[in-house]
Amino acid sequence: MRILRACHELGISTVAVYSDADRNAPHVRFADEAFHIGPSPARESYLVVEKILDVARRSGADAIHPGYGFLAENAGFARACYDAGLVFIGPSPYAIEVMGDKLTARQTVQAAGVPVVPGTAPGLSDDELLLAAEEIGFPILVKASAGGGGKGMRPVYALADLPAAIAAAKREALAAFSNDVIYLEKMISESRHIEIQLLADTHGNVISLGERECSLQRRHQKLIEEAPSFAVNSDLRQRIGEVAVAAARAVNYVNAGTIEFLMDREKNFYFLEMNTRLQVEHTVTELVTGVDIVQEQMRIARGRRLSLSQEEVAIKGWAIECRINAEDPYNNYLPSTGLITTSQLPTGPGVRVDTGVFPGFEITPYYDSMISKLICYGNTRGEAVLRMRRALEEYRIGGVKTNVPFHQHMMDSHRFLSGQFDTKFVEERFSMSEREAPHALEAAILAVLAAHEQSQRAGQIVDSGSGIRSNWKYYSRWDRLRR
Ligand code: MV4
Repeated sequence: MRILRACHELGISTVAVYSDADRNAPHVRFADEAFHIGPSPARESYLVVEKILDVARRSGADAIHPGYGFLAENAGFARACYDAGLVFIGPSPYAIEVMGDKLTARQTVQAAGVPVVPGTAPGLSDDELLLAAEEIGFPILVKASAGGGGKGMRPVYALADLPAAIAAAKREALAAFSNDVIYLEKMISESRHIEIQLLADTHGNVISLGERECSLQRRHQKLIEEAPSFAVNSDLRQRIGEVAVAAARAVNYVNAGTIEFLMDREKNFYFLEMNTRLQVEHTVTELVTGVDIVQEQMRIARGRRLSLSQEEVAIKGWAIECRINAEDPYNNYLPSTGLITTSQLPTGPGVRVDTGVFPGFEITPYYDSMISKLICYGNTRGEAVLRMRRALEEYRIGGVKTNVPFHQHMMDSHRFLSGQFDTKFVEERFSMSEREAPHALEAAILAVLAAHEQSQRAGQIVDSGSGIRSNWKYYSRWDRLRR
């Protein structure tokens, strides 16, 4: 839906593909043409390269946008498009391949001067790995080179446990990825996941659109993203942006891409991985930069120049995205399937909803559980949070369980409101059953609202009574929060 919208704005006609489960999906109706490509399991439809290429040939398509998942980071697919005379709207097969292998990616960007976590080089024997581990210091993470996104990662806290962990990691990696290359990295704890959105054209221009804060995730599934990050100021933004651009240049990167960093409490940042695709959370960057990232992808793929220079990138305001998933936050986030009966979307100032479902659509177990993205924008983080609380309250989804209560609970969380969280927060310190003490909640809300009020006053002439009047509204909301 996101990509079709960009195409339609640009006057590009569109062809969709769909499986059995997606027969009634909105993207099928929204596209100019739609082709059925097989049964519901993705292995028999969306992941079959030949079926996709066949639709491209039959429809006379010029280019393929791979979306966010499925074949989006598959170098073989990008190459097959190229061989079939089609434009793959994304980076080169070479860039996908280099960044797809996490150890090769690490080596490549390190050679370009990008900071990486202390760790091991490729090609070490098991004995050499043990020696290197002592030098790096524990705790250590054993990572699979063919893994990524948290797959095939295991923590080791003492040298005595390392040989077994290496052996197990290799076995697992071989079974999962047919590749048993592993490497070691020092474990960086209490860290944030900060990523930089990049755009690169075929004329050698590479720009950073600033960072996203993506620490709020569970089992490597992001749940809430925001831009900018509470932990990044303009000086750090510039430095980390330059490093990200250097990482992309190391593989002659073209199109939209993201460099993931870990940032520790001292604000040291380290390259983790590159995502060589458009990401789900690109929306928050769009709202704070005013850049339509998908339209830029189209321009780039047509050989045109980026529509703006690095000097023209300005971060304005704050955006937060809540991923709305069909899952039960009160039952271990169990996926929920069934017919969507109601979908009343929030609207109004500062609210964007990107959704792929509508009433009458059936949520099946075949694909992931994300059904919608709720993105709120404000001049300040406080304003964005207040709009998110309002929008979550407006949102009505019937027929399946959703994680809306999770997001509402997060928007009440003292730690979220004060920006004090890391990648472990959701799994280790956040519980749906234990709400935080009301006094902490009130203090946190007051802090956010005070900041909001201050920003509202900045540059305005206000009469002395206005602060008191607005406080009334806040008190009346507390009553609703405590219920
Ligand atoms: C790490 C790390 C700590 N230290 N590497 C997880 C996903 C993949 N991109 C790499 N990941 C991590 N690598 C070192 N050396 C912690 C994580 C990590 C994580 C990173 C980003 C977002 C969420 C995470 C959750 C758990 C672990």
